[in-house]
Amino acid sequence: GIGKTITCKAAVAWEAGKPLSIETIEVAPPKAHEVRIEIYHTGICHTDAYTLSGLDPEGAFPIVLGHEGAGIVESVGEGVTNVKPGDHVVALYTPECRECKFCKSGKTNLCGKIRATQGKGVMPDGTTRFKCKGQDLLHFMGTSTFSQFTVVADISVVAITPRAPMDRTCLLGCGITTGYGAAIITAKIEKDSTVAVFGAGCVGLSVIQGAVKCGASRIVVVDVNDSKEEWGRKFGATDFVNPTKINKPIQQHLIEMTDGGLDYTFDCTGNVHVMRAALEACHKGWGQSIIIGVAAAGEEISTRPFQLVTGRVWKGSAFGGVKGRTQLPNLVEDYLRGDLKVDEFITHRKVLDEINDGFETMKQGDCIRCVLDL
Ligand code: NAD
Ligand code: AHE
Ligand code: ZN
Repeated sequence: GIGKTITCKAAVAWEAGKPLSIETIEVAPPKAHEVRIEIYHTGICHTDAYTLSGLDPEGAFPIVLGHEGAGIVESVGEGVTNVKPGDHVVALYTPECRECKFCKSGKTNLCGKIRATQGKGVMPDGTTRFKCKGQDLLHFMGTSTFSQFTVVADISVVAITPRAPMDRTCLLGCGITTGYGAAIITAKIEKDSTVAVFGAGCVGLSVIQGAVKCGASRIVVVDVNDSKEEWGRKFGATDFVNPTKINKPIQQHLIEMTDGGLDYTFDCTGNVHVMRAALEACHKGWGQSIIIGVAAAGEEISTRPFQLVTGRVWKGSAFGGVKGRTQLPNLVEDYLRGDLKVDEFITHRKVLDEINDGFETMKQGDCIRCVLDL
């Protein structure tokens, strides 16, 4: 049937560097191969703040940000077969079409089907479903979860069991899945490996959780914030180093600590100097360093090529290498069985009206994740 436009509340980013405004917006019905979702909960991720800051080369305004959300399908457009109204879902900023060259390669979770329009902030047909004060609002990362209702492509959504609480599973939409997957899928950490995790936020702690699952023998947390030692140990880290409190470069310190360097290192900071240290802390001949952090526009990484010539490997990971439609339901089951920590990451909760406080909270050292109730 023909759906109606819904009027609801959303946090609108009118321009870069300004606080979000809570507005009444209009959300058009889903077109063919689109899904309209009532968002119940969303996390706030540093990538939302990064785009809001104006530093993201793909950032455009006005926009509805948010990409770590869970909700219930309200209606579907023509041709949608993977979800139906009433399904509990998580929005996927890394879609999975199962048809494109990327999806069929078996080598990556990146899907090419709608990446170009997603990066421009529009739906696959080139238009937007959001309006406010007569103006079109852009979509963000194909998800826009800072709205009570959003519209996404059908390949950007996965149904999960309704037994799982959405105020927790929303975090599987980004931070937790990203770090956990980077350890298990991208790095494929082997049993008894040594691991260093640079940055113990939601992403880094999730890498630790993945490394523990893989049977790593030693997991070193590197963080400039001393309070992250306790956080790291809670998730299974064995060592902690504050790089500002040692009198030599962190890579040298780690190499000495581990008889020549680590088997796997992870950048979970987005700082390009940390990325270099993480690569150079790898063991000669085989150590792999995985970049997860998002660096600002214009930043570049560097190291001596000799580091790679002598066997260290530099890799990156988006959404932890996880294929969302295929693999996210399993992560939810792992959580429900008690095999995947999720609740532990939630340090703060707020309602949509408090979203700007949520952004401020996120930037403080004691916040792992702030979950918004919409
Ligand atoms: P966070 O801010 O909660 O955690 C970062 C941690 O790094 C903090 O504990 C901070 O104290 C520490 N840190 C900062 N500078 C450091 C330094 N010089 N040395 C050591 N530690 C340092 O962030 P988060 O939510 O965990 O996200 C981490 C990064 O991952 C961000 O850049 C985010 O945008 C990115 N991210 C990437 C993906 C992806 O798919 N690739 C997904 C989610 C997030
Ligand atoms: N738009 C930025 C890049 C941002 C970026 O790297 N995004 C990550 C996810 S961060 C989630 O918190 C990602 O998955 N990238 C892969 C992709 O296809 O966007 C820029 O620099 O242009
Ligand atoms: Zn994110």
